[in-house]
Amino acid sequence: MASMDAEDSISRMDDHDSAFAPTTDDKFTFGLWTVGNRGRDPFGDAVRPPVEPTGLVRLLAECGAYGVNLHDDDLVPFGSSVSERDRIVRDFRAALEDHGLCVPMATTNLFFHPIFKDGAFTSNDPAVRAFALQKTMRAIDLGAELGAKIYVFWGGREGTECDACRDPRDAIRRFRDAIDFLCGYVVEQGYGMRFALEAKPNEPRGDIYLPTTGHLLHFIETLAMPEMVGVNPEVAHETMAGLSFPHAVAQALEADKLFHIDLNSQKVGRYDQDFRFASEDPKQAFLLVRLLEGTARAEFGSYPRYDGPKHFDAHAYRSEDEAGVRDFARGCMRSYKILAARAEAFDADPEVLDLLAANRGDAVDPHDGAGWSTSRAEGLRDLAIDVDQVARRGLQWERLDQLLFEHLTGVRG
Ligand SMILES: [Mn+2]
Repeated sequence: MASMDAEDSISRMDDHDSAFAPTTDDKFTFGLWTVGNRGRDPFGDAVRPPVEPTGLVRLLAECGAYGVNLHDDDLVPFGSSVSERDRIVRDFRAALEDHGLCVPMATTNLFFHPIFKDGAFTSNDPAVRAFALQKTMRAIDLGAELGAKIYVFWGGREGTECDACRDPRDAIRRFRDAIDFLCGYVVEQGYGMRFALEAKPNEPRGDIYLPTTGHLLHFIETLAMPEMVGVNPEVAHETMAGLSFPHAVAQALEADKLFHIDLNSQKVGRYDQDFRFASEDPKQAFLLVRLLEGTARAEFGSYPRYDGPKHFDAHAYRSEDEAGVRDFARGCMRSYKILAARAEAFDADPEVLDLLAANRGDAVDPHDGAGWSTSRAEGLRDLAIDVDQVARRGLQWERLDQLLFEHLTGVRG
């Protein structure tokens, strides 16, 4: 009897695991630098041995990932000869093929080498700016060779501690010149790539230019080819700025500019933690997944599901060995799928739907989002509104938020 119980509980566990197992349709990706992170920090040395990129491809495939992303230097060490580069790329491509992984996104490391100590595209030194463009063109070629259709720009060193060193307008103008130039390069090469810009307010610089997704969304509209450029918001970066990540993502989605997304977890007011997805902020993560999966009912129907890659830009705690790195990678994907199921249940809950419907009010909307007209303005001027009655009504958002908590914790639904 006891052994049958044990078997039962094992098979239940298998069912439970398979319900949240990653699939190709999820488009879960990891950077080489994420599962390859060796746990170095400003105060301590590496705690994990280096793993070759081909080994990281195998690890990711075994964990169920769909794709792997890379900086140029993650794959081809800085200063490699042409023949070394070709051998590394050949081996990497063979590993991708063996394990059925793709490379949806590539990016350039414009922050590690000392030449970038005061910026890359925004440096005051034309030689640094030229080197940054040269390195990026080569890295774009590498990304194209591996099939990447999204190219990310995170200007990690594009900032300052000594703000008197340049007018910030010059930094913005130089950054624009670089992106415009590289858009031209990609078009001329016929790579069919799109660019995704990633904001961060600080770290490693005292202040980084274009510090939030909102800043970038405006900046993009000033580019020569704005249709080619979108954003790559990151949970930790927007949270470091003290802002709502779901709101930043919603603004990008609404503008058709969410080309890519970096998922991780972060406590407000801390250093850049890059923790396992949803580990610190399950409620914000729930609201984010709900937004990306399109489970929420919109005013007139629903919004589409975000269909791009979902990239976990995070790494395992410094306490972990290789087994812990696998726990980290599996945990990111599993938590996303659990939250997607919880969001689905929340948005199908009749009480949630009733609460949302009940609070739209019952007045006819004389404006109706239809823009300006003289007759609409006259209708609005003459509309009788019982201000006291409308103001008195309780909205029941306490109840709605409690239902969210109960779905999130699995108590309900
Ligand atoms: Mn990132």
